[in-house]
Amino acid sequence: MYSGAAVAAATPPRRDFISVTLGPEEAVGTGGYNNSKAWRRRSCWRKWKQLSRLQRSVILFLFAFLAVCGLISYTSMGEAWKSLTNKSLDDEKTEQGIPGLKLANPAVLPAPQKEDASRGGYPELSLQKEPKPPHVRRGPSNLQIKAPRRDTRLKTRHSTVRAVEELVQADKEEKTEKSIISWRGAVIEPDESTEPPSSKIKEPEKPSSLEAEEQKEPVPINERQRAVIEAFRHAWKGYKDFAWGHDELKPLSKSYSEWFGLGLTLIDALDTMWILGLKEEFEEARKWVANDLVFDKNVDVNLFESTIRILGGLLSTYHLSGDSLFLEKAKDIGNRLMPAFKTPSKIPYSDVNIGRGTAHPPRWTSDSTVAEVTSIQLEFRELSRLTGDEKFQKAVDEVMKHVHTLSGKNDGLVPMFINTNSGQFTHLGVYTLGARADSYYEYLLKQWIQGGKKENELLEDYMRAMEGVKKHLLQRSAPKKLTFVGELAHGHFSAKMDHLVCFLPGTLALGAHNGLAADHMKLAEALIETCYQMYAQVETGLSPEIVHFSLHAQKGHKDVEIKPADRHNLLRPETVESLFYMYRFTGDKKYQDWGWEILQNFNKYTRVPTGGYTSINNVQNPSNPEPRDKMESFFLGETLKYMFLLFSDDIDLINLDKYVFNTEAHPLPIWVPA
Ligand code: DMJ
Repeated sequence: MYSGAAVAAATPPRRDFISVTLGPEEAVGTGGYNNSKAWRRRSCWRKWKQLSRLQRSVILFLFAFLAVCGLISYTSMGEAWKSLTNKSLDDEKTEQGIPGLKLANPAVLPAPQKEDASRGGYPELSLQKEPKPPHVRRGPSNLQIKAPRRDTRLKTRHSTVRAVEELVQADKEEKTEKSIISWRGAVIEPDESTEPPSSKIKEPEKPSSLEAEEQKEPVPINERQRAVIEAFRHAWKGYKDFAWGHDELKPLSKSYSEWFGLGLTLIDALDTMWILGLKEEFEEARKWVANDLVFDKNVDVNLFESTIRILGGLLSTYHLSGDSLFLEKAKDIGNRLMPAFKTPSKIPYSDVNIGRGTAHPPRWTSDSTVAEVTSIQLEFRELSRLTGDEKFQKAVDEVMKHVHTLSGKNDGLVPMFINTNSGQFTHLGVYTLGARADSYYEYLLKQWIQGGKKENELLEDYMRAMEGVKKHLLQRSAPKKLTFVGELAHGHFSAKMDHLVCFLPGTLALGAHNGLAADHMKLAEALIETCYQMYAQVETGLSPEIVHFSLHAQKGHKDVEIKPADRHNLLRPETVESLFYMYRFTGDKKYQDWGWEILQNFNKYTRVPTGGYTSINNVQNPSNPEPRDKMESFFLGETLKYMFLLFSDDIDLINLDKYVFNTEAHPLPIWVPA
């Protein structure tokens, strides 16, 4: 066994190899162990001196060689070392809960590149919405408040501190962009897509919010629209002065009439004020709703009328304003109306006591009107969607499903009554598109549109019914060959047409706009001409409640004949409503001109100087139209609203691909907008 120490001790050292000789005390420390620095220095130096020159040269050479290698590797590892140091710093910071700092550190990746990469590479980031341009709220143009325009993404963040500040700021700004303060002070959530109600109770839906899409310059109000605003203000003055908080104004006697005692005119007019941009009036009315509208009252209300005017009015005002007060009130009245559906057949009773929670049919019958039980669906369905409570929709859908299966229809045309016990149609054999049946047809189409055009039974019933109209009820008058919709009673055609039927051209046009048969549009054009003639051929230029058309030309006879019992005008909206749809879909200015004539005639014959407008008894007597002393709530809720919309050239002022009007002209959102 070779040992260098033994060799060194036996013979004088040969200097041609390197060896280190350790003394025994140094090697194992058998004596006292001395580890002082001075002793170690001295000892090393002695050892060095004991080495041969060759040994020293080799050692020095080795040291020099190692030093050179070290220098070279130091320069090449420097960068890696540096970035490694940065990385660990970043990790440390991120762990400390400041996410996003890596994005902002240009030493690793410049921020903009990284953002791009994230958009392309990470689905959760690419899902983020692009920052939106400011939204402009409908309402008075001078009162619209614009959200600030920001593009936080394009900012480069140079220092970490600034990056954090900017991220916090950007977050705040993004939130600001999402919420817009309306002129009423309500917070509007723009671009809330509307979804059909789910079968489970869920979080309440947010308002659809009117006109929350891309920024647009507000379309200025024109002369005719200004005239409508003036008319509205005049009507409102009468209501405010003499009927505030009551159902209807009696403008001549400067008092009011009560129907349900729920401020019907005020509620019906809320969304009209919003659309016309009447801020002060709206604010004042809102205060009344907040402080004085109480549904806990021992009062019988008509289910249909209170649904279309009150529930519909509150829901649409909620959507337009974003003010949850209106949704709360809508929920309240909606719940109070529900007892109407507790019938043996689930076909609702006509009347409900909203304070007691009881319901009943009219005193003389257990029938309900078909139009009434089938024209409450848009509102209750929307209430379900907003509240997440399916009971509202379930109740009204059941009615539609039931009516869909019923016998007693004539090519899709329905009788006017339905029994709440048996669930069967009664008084069979009489078919009309006027009173008691009208809005059944309107709501078939509109529910189909509201629900995103998926509910085929509704469409089926609507299309079949329109075929029934063509087959049984369409005729042409003499001498002008006006196309009109008459009635059928036990196989006998009657050339009678209610003014109410003038909703039909608008509904047909809406259907055609939504992709239904093109001949519906042709029919709509023909029918709106007839409705206009119902005004134009009358001495005051205002339509009576009902006309009879001449079927045979007779000397000195016009197409339109009016019976003494039918010559009243209640300030109804249907013709103006259809003119609005026709103008929207065709752009033909003649529809605006016809509406303008009608407005002027309302001003001429129904305007009461001290405030308000009145129904009249005789449209055939311009010198004495016999004012009736009543302003119906639908004059503000519907007639003037449709006038204002008709005169507008802004298709986004209640866009018909996003909203569907209930039968009282209250726009409700389409659940899956086109
Ligand atoms: C309104 O209450 C509604 O339009 C309803 O559908 C029919 N009657 C009046 C207007 O005429």
